[in-house]
Amino acid sequence: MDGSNLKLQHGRATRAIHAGYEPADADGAISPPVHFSSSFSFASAADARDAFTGDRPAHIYTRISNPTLDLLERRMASLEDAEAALAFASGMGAITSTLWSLVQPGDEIVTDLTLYGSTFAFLHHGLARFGVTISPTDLSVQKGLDVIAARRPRLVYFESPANPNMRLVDITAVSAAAREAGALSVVDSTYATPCLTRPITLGADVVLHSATKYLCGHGDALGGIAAGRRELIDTIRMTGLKDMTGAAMAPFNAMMILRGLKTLDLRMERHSANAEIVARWLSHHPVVAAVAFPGLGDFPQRALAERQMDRPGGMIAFELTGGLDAGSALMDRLMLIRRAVSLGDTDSLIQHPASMTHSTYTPEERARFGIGEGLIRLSVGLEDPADIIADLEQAMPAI
Ligand code: 3LM
Repeated sequence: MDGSNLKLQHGRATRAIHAGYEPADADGAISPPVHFSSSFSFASAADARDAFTGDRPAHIYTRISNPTLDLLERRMASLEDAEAALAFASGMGAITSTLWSLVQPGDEIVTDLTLYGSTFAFLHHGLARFGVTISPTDLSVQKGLDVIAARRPRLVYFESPANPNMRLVDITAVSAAAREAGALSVVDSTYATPCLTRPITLGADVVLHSATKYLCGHGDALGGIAAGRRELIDTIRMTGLKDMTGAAMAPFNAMMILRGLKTLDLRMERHSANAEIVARWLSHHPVVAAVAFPGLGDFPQRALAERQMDRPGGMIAFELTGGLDAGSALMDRLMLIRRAVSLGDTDSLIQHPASMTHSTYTPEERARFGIGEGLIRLSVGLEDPADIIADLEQAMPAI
């Protein structure tokens, strides 16, 4: 039973547990073996040569492929309804390896306005130094689609929902506009996971993940994933990953992420339910000025959220009436919710993007790209929602 069989027959929760693995292939072991090997031996010099030319598919070296990574890749390809997937040491490993593979000097990348801080830094302070033009554009409006049509870039890059402010991008519309303009569309779907949104099915060319977040789910391993057409994934493996970044995932991390995936569907259901309760409570609190959460009735892109996301997810962005000072005071008084970056863990995590994850932007850039100085980001964990609310309640500034 491989990933492609399962894709046709089974639901996503089932595939997250079984896709790509048969116990019969490993002495009946229900939990797959982990291949802690950096290199692989060949039966003969001719076999080695054929492996390097690609005439005989074989594992050569774990920076290129490894049976444990292979299983994670087949499982993620199945979950994303993609032909193929590729694992990396981190989300940034996935992003940098993918973009180094797909663009060259003179190319243009049209991006959405809001991006994760290190992605923004890689594009504007990394790729831009090598002659790639980065054009931030509001991809949530028709004018953004017109920009893609007019500029005909090499690639269109965006997140949905975006880190940290929860902006959504219509994946179907933007991918279609990109295709029409001869551009590749690359979507970072870290916040959504394949349980909520399937970008490849909606027309995107490549979907990226920081597997460090919900896919792993327990805050104990870094990882990254790219998924898409086999030809694109092969290119990313043999250029960006093998020869440019070398950001290969460790087999141990693949095991941790495979373990996390088994409960992904269950966790996303609970993350979403908890976040909905917390977001509703926040939205009624007198010192809360604004709450951005796709499950709230007043979410500005509510119709798109309903169309594109099966559930609202576990991330909330909010701002207090007292702005940054009030937000900092709230963070300082919390006792259960951890003051920490990262997201998608069992534990609730809170952070201040302007001074933490998005401090790679200048204040002017944050203002231009929709990242409020007083914005607080909450990754709602799997604790009892009443306890999360009680912690927020006791920490809220007085009215
Ligand atoms: C964070 N984000 O706290 P890694 N894409 C998205 C992400 O949110 C991230 C990455 C890619 C955070 C990490 S900030 C110091 C800590 C949407 C990571 C990069 O390389 O696996 O961290 O993924 O928002």
